[in-house]
Parts: sequence; C-alpha cells; structure tokens
Amino acid sequence: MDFALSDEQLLLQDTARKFAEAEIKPAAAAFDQSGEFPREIIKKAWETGLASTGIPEEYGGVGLTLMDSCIVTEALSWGCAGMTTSIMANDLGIMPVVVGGNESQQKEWLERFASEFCLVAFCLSEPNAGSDVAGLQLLAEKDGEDYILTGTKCWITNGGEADYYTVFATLDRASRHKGIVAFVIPSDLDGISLGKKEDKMGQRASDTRTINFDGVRVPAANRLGAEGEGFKVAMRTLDRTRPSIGALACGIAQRALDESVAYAQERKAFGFPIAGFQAVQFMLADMAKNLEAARLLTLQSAWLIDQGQNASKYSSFAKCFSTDTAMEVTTDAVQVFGGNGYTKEYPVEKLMRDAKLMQIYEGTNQIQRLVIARELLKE
Ligand code: COS
Repeated sequence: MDFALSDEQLLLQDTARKFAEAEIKPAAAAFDQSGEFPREIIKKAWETGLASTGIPEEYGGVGLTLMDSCIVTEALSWGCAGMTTSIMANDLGIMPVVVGGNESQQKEWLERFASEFCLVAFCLSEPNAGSDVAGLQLLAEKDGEDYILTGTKCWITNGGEADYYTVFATLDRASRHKGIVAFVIPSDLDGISLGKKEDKMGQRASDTRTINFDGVRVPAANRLGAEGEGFKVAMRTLDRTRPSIGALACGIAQRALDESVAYAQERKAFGFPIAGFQAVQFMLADMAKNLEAARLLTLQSAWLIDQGQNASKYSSFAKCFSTDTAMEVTTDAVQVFGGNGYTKEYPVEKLMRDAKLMQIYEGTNQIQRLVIARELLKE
C-alpha cells in the first residue's frame, strides 16, 4: 500500500492550491456577501485545467482520474466551497453522459463540453422528490420520435447559469424507478424557464435554482440509455461524484484547521496564547485527526472507482464521514475563535455555514447511511 502522491499529483495539487490562493480566496467573502455567480473565476479555472476535469482525453478533456480530481477539489475548496461547488456541479452534470451515453453521444456531447467553456447542470431533484428519486414527477410523454417534458426541477446547482442540462424524467409515474429516463439537452429549448434563485445560508457563490419545463420537445437522440434506465444512470453518476463531495468537505475542514491553528497562537487569554491551553489543544488535535481520516476515506473511495470497482458503500462512507467531519471541525473552529468567530470579520463563520450544506446535498447523510446499511445487508 502506497500513500505517497506521485510527482504529477503533487504538481496538480500545487497548481490547484496556487489557484485557490490567488484567485478564489481573495474573492470569496465578496461573492458570499453578494450571492453573485463567479463566472469569470470558474472560466479561469477551466482555462487552467481545473474544471470539467472528468471528461476523458479522447474527447479533448483533461481526463483526470477521480483520485486526481479529488486532490484538485480539496485544494480549491480550501479557498471557497461555494465556488468549488459551482465547479464540481459541472462534473456532476457531465457525468450522466459519461456513464449513460452511447459512443456517438459521448463523442458529440463530451467533445462539445471540452472544446468550449460551458456549464452543465444535473437536474434530478424536484419539489416533492429529493431523497426519493424513484418518486420524481417530471413527465416525459412520447410524441412520435420525440419526448415532451413537463414538470419542475428544484435545488439545481448552476441551474440559472448552465448552457446544458442533464435531466431525469418519468414515462410513467406509477412505475417508479423502472419508468425513469435520462436526457442531455441545451438549456435554451422552448418551454424552459427559470424559477427563483435560492437565497441560501451558505455556499452563496453557487447558483441554486428552480427550473420549469412546460411542454419542452426533446428528440429521442438526446436520450441517455434506454427508456427505464434513467434511475440507474443517476445512481451510477452519484456513486462517482460523492467522493468529490468528500474532497470538498476536506477542503473546508483543512481551511478551518489552518485558521484555528494560526489564531490560537496569536490570541492571548490569562496572559498566554490560547494554543498553550489543553482545552484548545485537544480541539485542534481532534480536528486534525478526523480530517485525516476523512481524507483517507475520500481518496480510497476515489481510488476504488478508478480501479473500476463497485464502490457505492465507499462513496457513501466518504461523503457521509467527510461532510459530518467538516461540520464538526468548522463548529469547533468557531469555538476556538470565540466571539470573534461568530462575526463576519473572521473567516470561520462562513466555513461553518458552507459546511452545513455538505450534509444535505448529493444525498443527505441519512441517505448515505441507508446506502451503507443496504450494502452491508446485501453482503
Ligand atoms: N448503481 C446501479 N444500480 C443501482 C444503484 C447503484 N448505485 N443503486 C440502486 N440501483 C438499482 C437497484 O439494483 C435496483 O435495480 P433493479 O430494479 O434492477 O433491481 C434499482 O436501482 C432500484 O434500487 P432501490 O430499490 O435501491 O431504489 P430506492 O427507490 O429504494 O432508492 C436511494 C435508493 C434512496 C438510495 C436513492 O433514491 C438515492 O440515492 N436517493 C438520494 C438521491 C440524491 O442523492 N439526491 C441528491 C440529488 S443530486 S444534488
């Protein structure tokens, strides 16, 4: 077992760290406050080879392994989780084409996503179907060779900014998962309209939207996989993207730890730096210990996927443990900062707000525990 990163991985990590330090971190507080979308920063990340990294090289993409992409994601998220979610959500939007598209669809769409700067949003969740994917209601009615999509998607990351969508719909609501079908479409088709942008607690630099589909005509050529295979396309996509959420959470936790270690050495109480008190030392030690465990689980799950193994359970381990850890570590960071930590003068309250979303999106941590338990019982 070799835990060392290769020279190429170290170089990649260094590039991502420098980008986070120079481009993301200085802008993070302003975008958090305004809730504006950092399109130019994301475009620059794409130009640097740090976005849409999952598109294979044969289609003109960067072609990073999932493990390499997790290394990049953690480094970027250290700068700002909201911006990194916008970058990551693009890979999530692209992934259904990678796992569900046939050869000619992959060539057409992946080459397009790799050759121009564009954003792709993953449209799965609905007002009444978040955790229960099989219960989704967006209807796909057959009309000759086309499908007509009618319904509403919500909580769609990059929904208001994306140029393309991967969309999941049902041919027959009563059939639950067996009726689901996936499509890849441009976001400007007739009948598509945007709902409100969510005013979120954290990760405010990411765009989260409702999208309405009112009789949207989609040719059969845009269908990914066979009719009824859409549910599995969604599940296989999430298996491959949840390690990246673990990496994003590690980036938040690393930043919280770095800020806490620095602050604890500067801030004095009872005449001494608070880093000299065991009460603070033990908090820092737990933060570092749990972060290291989260990082190892994340990289292991990514590595298993890169080896072509079925890693549903490990993806859920990584997503669940790392995001719970980020929540704990950022909460402790606010505690180390005391009253200062609770103000916007210092960076840790943002980290805590950003961390909370991690336990909710890409499958709540309750759903991750469900996936783990089902895999255990199957075994
Ligand atoms: N890969 C491939 N196939 C899978 C799979 C996976 N990871 N997970 C399930 N399947 C298959 C099952 O094998 C089953 O196939 P058959 O019909 O051939 O037997 C089918 O899919 C249905 O599976 P299951 O019965 O487990 O589905 P459930 O409706 O019980 O739902 C959960 C499973 C809850 C795990 C799923 O709905 C889920 O992941 N929900 C969270 C969604 C989410 O993450 N939302 C966030 C949106 S993205 S920001």
